[in-house]
Amino acid sequence: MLNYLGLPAAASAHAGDIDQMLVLVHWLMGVLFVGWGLFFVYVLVRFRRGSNPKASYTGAKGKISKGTEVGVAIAEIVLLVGYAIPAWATRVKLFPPENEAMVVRVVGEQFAWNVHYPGRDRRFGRTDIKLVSADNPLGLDRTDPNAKDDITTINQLNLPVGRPILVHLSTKDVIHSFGLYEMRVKQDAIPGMDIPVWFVPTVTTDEMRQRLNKPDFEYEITCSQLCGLGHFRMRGFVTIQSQNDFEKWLAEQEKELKGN
Ligand SMILES: [Cu+2]
Repeated sequence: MLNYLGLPAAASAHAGDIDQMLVLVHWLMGVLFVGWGLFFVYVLVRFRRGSNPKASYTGAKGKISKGTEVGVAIAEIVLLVGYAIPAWATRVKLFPPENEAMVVRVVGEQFAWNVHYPGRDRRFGRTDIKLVSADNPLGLDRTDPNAKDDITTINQLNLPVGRPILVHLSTKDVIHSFGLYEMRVKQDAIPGMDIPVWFVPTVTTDEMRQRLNKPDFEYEITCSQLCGLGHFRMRGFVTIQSQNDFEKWLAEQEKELKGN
């Protein structure tokens, strides 16, 4: 139904609310655009020089202009108070509790997304900037007991469907922006800050492939801030899996970890 706005497919629990707001804002803007356009043409004809050789300095009189002004202001207030502020409040205040959510760290860098899973103990291992190297981009201290079972990936985020996901977002260098368009998630990653973002994915990657009839479809992490020369190639992938498949993937990663 929303295809006329050209929005990407929706795949998170809050996507519907955001889309509804986008549609309403576009309708209001559409009405204003057409209204102003028609008014402009009307004014060109009505106040042409031929029929008004002398300028009038008193300006427009009448109730229509006041009425439309008030009408537009009311529509904008309804959008702001009725939609935008409540939507924003749930995004930034109603975070899922850490013990219910799947918690993961995502750290941007020029030009990749590093992903850090806390592992079975649900605790993130210590990281230290001094330990950062090509094969340890997060600077994870493997001697820390909490870090023993931590899983790290680059440009690949696997998540279970239907569970709240809490991402702790940060960056090692410049400002990046974590954009998951199908999830209607976008959040800047700022150096020195740990910014939480949350969402509930509702459609697995496999399901979305069938729905869109695109067998090679992937959810992407798009860097949505121009962050340097390699910005264009700063993209990762998100694989939304059933809880079972996700467990399997985790087990594989654990096996690999022990092999090292
Ligand atoms: Cu970037």
